[in-house]
Amino acid sequence: MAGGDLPVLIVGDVHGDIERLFAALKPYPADDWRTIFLGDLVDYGAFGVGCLRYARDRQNSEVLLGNHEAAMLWALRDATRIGFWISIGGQRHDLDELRRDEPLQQWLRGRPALIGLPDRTLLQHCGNDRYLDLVSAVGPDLVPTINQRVRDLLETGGEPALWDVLSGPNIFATQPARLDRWLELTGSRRVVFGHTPHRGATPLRYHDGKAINFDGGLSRAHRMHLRGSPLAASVGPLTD
Ligand SMILES: [Mn+2]
Repeated sequence: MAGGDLPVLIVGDVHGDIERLFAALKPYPADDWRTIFLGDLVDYGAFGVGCLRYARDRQNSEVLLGNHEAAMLWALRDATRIGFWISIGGQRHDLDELRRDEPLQQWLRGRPALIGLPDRTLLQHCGNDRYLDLVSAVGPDLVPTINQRVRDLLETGGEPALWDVLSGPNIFATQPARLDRWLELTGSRRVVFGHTPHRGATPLRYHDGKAINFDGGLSRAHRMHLRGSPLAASVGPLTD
């Protein structure tokens, strides 16, 4: 699935806007890029499940788990959570589609929370270190340990704990000491995330590029979508 030698293309939060997703990806043929979606493909926009299926099936692509996917999986398992999920942008027909598509459910429950690249770039949905709350001890294999814990939670009804961790605010821009500690613990030199729209025309870099936000408010249905927010604010190559 993953093309190890290809240049890396990052896709920030899509939130159901498949038209803008396709427009943003047009300059980047799947065969030529290792594409990494930062999560939150669903909710707000009308085609969340369509975006998931596209990301799953695109060549050389990987998809991270966002808080909106966790909320949707929670609503799928526990009908008392559907109202809450709709209040954060959930689309009823998307839930119906996901319910009818068990292979897609299984695939979604297997998504990682973190991806580490060979160049020591760490990719994750949220711009914070709350992933640490998922493990009892911090060891040398922190990234795979967190991913295994996330997988276990999604297979055992642990969505509440996951939602708690994934729904916190981005903090790396304003808390450089926590950013540095997170980079050290994960053996990374920089971290790339989405989760909360920035207001730049291109991905926003903080602290000399040690933290980069690729959520440019791509979806026209997002409550924080900025009119005219450029495609390149959310989708583009990972450069040094
Ligand atoms: Mn998010």
